Amino acid sequence: STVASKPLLPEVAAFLQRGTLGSFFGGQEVFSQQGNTIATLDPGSGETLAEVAELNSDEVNRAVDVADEAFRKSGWATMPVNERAALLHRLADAVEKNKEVIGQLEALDAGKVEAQAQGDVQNFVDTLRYFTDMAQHMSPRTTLAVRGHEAWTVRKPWGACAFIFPWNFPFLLIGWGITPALAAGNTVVIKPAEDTPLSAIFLAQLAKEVGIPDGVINVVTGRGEVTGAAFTANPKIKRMSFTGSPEVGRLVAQACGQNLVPVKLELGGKGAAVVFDDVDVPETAAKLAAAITFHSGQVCCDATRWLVHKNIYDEFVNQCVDRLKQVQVGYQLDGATQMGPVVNAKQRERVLGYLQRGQEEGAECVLAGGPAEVEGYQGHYVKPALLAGSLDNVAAREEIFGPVAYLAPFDDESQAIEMANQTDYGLANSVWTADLGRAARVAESMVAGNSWINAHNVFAHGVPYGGVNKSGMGGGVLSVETLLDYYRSTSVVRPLG
Ligand code: TXE
Repeated sequence: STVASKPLLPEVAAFLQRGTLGSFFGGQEVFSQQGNTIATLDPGSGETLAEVAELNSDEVNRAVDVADEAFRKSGWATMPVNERAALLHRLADAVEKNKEVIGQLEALDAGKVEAQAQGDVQNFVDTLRYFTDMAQHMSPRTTLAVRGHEAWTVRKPWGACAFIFPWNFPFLLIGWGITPALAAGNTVVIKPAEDTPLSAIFLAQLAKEVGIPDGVINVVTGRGEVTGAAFTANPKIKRMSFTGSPEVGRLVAQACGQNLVPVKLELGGKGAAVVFDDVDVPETAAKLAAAITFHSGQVCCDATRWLVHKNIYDEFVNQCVDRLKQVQVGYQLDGATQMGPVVNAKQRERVLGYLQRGQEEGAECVLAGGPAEVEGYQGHYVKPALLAGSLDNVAAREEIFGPVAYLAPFDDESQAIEMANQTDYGLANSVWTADLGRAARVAESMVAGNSWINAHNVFAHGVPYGGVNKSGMGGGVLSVETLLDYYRSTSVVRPLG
């Protein structure tokens, strides 16, 4: 199929030309026995990129068997940590070498601006190297002499770990999720989102090429409810990780609770940006406008509630409107595009629905947004939008996952904190002010996993990232604690002498 006006990279064209792609586990491509597939579309053009195998639960269970067997028999879990690290570094090198290819596949599949998709691939590589190196320095055994006894504790990988991922950052999130598990010696089964399976399949194939043992990195494709149920009912899955909506996260956690499988949830957010009256207004407006339009607002840690001091409110709103009107909406492989499509028709309806319902509940429409036309493309494009008013509004309470921000004025610091905390979520917020004492106070008082000061969406390896309350549970990602999650420990005690 021809999928873009721009000529695709030959490797991408060759990958897509296969027409139907399988899942990949046990070192081979696996198709549904009944021949079932799900089409994965280019959100920017509406065209089909490829058909991808839709596995049933028996087939998913086979992938779990493969991962479990690879854990016990491939030598992956027991090999010296430096040998495992050498293999993982080979994978990192191979992914980096294919950055443009994976970046373009991801851009096509997820509707991401191509340069940003390449950035996601680099982030995957950096995360893989970070955890691989960290695992080499992790002591596998600690000892202690207590009350005439010698005690030691060994760290071991758990076994087969399952991961369910969403469509907004498909490849980057795979990196954040699986790399600590792999570095610790676990095997993994990945379920990418229905909308964005391509980069995961590419990764599994690459892992085989660089010599990662078969069965260590497995990808199953298909419906979330089928795969999710198969994972959580399968006693061979030792740990579960889910990134996606709170609704599905709750189902996954319930099933894991039933089977007493440890679960890590990374869910949504409804972050606040608290803007005081001592900021550079044009600069702050420009940064927040850039943040809300980044990947069309399909970012769980976005600032979607902009709380602005009353003294600068009008000026700030005007600046934001100016900025957002200038955003270039376009096809994701077009170099001039600043904001691509949203992921699918359903997501576009969701965004437009919140704009309408928000106004029905009394929000003021500051910038209308709505569908955007991009000449020559039948994609799912929307324009940035701004609503304003009471925080007790559906558009201020619920995660929209689109380029929509909700504005509200505040009078003073304590009211700002109270408003920022008026949410069920708790992922990430930011505070904008020239007063660093106030910045620190507010940053610490907002109930969330992450607070930024005069910035938003800044990540670094070593800085824990993850939500509280409705935004998630189970420890977050990107830090030493994340790696520790992927070891179980056994303590052994014996008398001395
Ligand atoms: O998410 P789902 P959807 C939010 C965002 C978005 C909304 C809906 O607000 O608009 O969720 O998106 C798999 N058991 N986020 O419907 O359904 C599914 O196949 C197990 C925020 O696409 O949660 C996919 O792989 N798994 C979020 C993954 O869950 C199931 C990112 C996520 O899909 C399943 C995505 C089931 N019963 C959406 N049903 C973030 N935190 O960034 C589906 N899945």
